[in-house]
Amino acid sequence: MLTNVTNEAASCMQVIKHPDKSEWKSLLARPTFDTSSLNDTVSRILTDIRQEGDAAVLRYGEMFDKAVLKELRVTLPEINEAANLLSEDLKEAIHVAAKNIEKFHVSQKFETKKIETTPGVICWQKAVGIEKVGLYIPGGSAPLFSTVLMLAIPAKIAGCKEIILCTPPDKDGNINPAILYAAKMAGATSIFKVGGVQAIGAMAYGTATVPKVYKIFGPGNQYVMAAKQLVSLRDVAIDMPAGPSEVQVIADETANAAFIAADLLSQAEHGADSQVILTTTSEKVIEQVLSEIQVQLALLPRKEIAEKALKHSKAILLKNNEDIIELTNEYAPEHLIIETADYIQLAQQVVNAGSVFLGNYTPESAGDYASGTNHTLPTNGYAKAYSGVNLDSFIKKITFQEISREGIQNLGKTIEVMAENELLYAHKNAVTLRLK
Ligand code: HSO
Ligand code: ZN
Repeated sequence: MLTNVTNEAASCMQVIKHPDKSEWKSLLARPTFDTSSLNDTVSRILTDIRQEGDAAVLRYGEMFDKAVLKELRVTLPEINEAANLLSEDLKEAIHVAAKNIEKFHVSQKFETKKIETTPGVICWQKAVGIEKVGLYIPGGSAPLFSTVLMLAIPAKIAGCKEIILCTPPDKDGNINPAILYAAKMAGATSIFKVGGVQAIGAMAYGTATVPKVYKIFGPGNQYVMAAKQLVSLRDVAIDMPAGPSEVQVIADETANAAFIAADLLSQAEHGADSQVILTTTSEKVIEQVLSEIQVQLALLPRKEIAEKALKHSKAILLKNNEDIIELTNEYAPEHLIIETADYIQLAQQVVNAGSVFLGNYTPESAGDYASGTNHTLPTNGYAKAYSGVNLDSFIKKITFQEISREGIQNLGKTIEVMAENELLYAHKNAVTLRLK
């Protein structure tokens, strides 16, 4: 049992005051679901896609997306028409966001340095874009065209030659024009009307229409996630394991309660399984934020989704900043917003987080859309070991070495001794012959 748990308002987050450290783990547990039954369904669909290719893709598309398609590939006229269906405002916004995302990811380019480790022994790394990548963009209640920019722009900068995009069509067989517009602008090379597990299977195995790729990126529901995990066991690389979205806010009394409430709600509206956490040393902050949440929540079109997310979300009152930082690094939030007077000092102590937002004027929404950082980030505590998507996610680094006749003289003895002691005499010979 947790100490001091209260439900301030029926539809709002739990308030936990001064929890004992022994309770932190259970307090910070992510919402879980049983995926065992789901894995069977997902493997069955994947097997069908592997064996039957396009026929199975079309069949499952009819079943799940209710779309009867003649052609899986989006045609050039369809892509070009998208521009006519969007407002000038939206097109301009997509351009501004794309420019910033491009600027930030270009700055991540790797510079090759030749290093002479021993005289005559030269080693270097070269960054090469993964030739074929597959991007998955979910359809459903929110068309995430921003995710198209976050994935296709770095893929293009990395030099990926084929950038395949799969996204589910609506029941009339159409794709949201903003997704098409963003895909064209960011440099996707082909777009397919394929969603869900079918999309992951098609890109992992390849079909007559959808090319096989070497790495699959992008978010999705539990079925998509399970499919990515399954295909990654054998057939293809994936960006990262992923779970529901989450944000943690650290705030003090210098923060603006309305801003904090909006930040928490922006993550809560993503899905009923999202989790939002407020951590503070001030009871007043908790009171004010909870009441602001009530005011803002009532006006949100996605009120019901956000309300469900708030039910497993928490406002946690802690003694001091040391505890807040310790709890933060234990939770390893996907997004961390620090709205305190001393945010720089706190930020320096963060070691586990996907993306950090500093100060009262830095909402998570900025990073979600347009500041330039990537919004594909590690959830579910994976921020302890994973980075968010960045230019490196689309790149492999190949090492090269060149050793001169003098170089092998200088290093040869070392290699010979090591090979001999590993009892690998062919290895030793490869050096000995060259030394003669
Ligand atoms: N917050 C999401 C990304 C996103 N938000 C897309 C709006 N659109 C990732 O956790
Ligand atoms: Zn978001």
